[in-house]
Amino acid sequence: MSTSSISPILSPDSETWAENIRREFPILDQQVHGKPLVFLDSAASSQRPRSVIDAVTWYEEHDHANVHRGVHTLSQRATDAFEGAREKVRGFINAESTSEIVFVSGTTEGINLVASSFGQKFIAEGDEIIISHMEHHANIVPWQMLCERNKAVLRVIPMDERGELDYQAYLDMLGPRTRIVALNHVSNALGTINPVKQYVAAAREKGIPILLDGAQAVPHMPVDVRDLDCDFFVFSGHKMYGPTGIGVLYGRKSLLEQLPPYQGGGDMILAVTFEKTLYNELPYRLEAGTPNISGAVGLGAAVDFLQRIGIDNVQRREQELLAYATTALESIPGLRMIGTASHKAGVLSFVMERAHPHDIGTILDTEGVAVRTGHHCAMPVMEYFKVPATARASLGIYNTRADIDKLVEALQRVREVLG
Ligand code: C6P
Repeated sequence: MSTSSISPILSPDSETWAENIRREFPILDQQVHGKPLVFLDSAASSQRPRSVIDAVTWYEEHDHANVHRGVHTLSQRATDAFEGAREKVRGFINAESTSEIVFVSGTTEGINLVASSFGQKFIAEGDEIIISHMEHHANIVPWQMLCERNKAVLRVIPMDERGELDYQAYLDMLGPRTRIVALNHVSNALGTINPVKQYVAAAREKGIPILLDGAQAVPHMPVDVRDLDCDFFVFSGHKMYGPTGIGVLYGRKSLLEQLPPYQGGGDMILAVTFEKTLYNELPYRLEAGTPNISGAVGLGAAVDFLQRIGIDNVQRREQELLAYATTALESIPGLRMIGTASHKAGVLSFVMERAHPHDIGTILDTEGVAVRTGHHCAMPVMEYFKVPATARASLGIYNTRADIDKLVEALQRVREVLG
């Protein structure tokens, strides 16, 4: 695919830079209710650039067969494409080895895998698991289920009204019964970027494994799992310009090696008799059955896309746009931001006087502006802020200042309609 649309002489601060990137996303070139689409829902699922669509199409049209199973040419090509994607992901997050990269269907499955396998081996009655008040349900419910099964105790790091976690409370919680910490890197409901390195260091100092939910981090900032020094890191392809149904569980090899298999079936075995099964090596031991091959190929292409743009440029650009959007939204009378942490990613959650978030979302849609409304799978966050739901605009690399201006205009329309 052509790279000429991104000129190296343009700075990521330039609107033209972002507009050029936007042109790589065919879906954005359409009208909704007769208005040009303004897509501000990338935290739910980002759109795919042409290069990702083309990579998946090429794979489907030329290379598809099952992986790791055949000597024939297509199976070998499919295996190369699949394992090539694993290597791309490894490089992207700087894992030491591809055996630490487990393909899963998404963040949700990655966390469930750890809760299930780690839980089976390491969690006993009275043990403690630490999460935080700002977790997505995917990083609450699997641990709750594990606690119920194994009679363990869930402990929750409190947060304040800005949407920042209480680090001292966390330190006080880390105790002799703590078996694992599972923490959001970036909150999908608030945008808070947690200082996870600090949290990891404190857990590791006590020999306690820590999982980071990186679903909202990986698309927006550089992530280096060795620098973070975390034990597990999970994320989804579809939030980082890749396909749905594919995600990654990174695990420190020494820990992954101790996990019992998550599911049994093909590909995760070396030899099977009715008496005993010999399991495969990592990462295959944790990947039972035919995987999402085209999804992995698309994820690899998404990694290529982000690396071509430069993840530092992505971060710089989105931070600049976040500052612009925050100032613009805060100038709207009656609008209250939910989530005002000092370090935030491009998530703007808000409520408005006399307007239910659902009505805000519906009116915005008639103006061509797509935002998410609801509890964002973070009901404890809503409960904390005493709101049933929020409207949430979330940024992607294709968003421009013009998109924010249209959002603000559309919110003026909400005020006119709802008073
Ligand atoms: N958040 C949102 O609109 P899956 O569905 O497995 O790809 O990702 C789950 C998940 C886990 N953790 C965080 C921090 C997330 O943001 C999400 C997905 C979407 O905010 C859909 S609810």
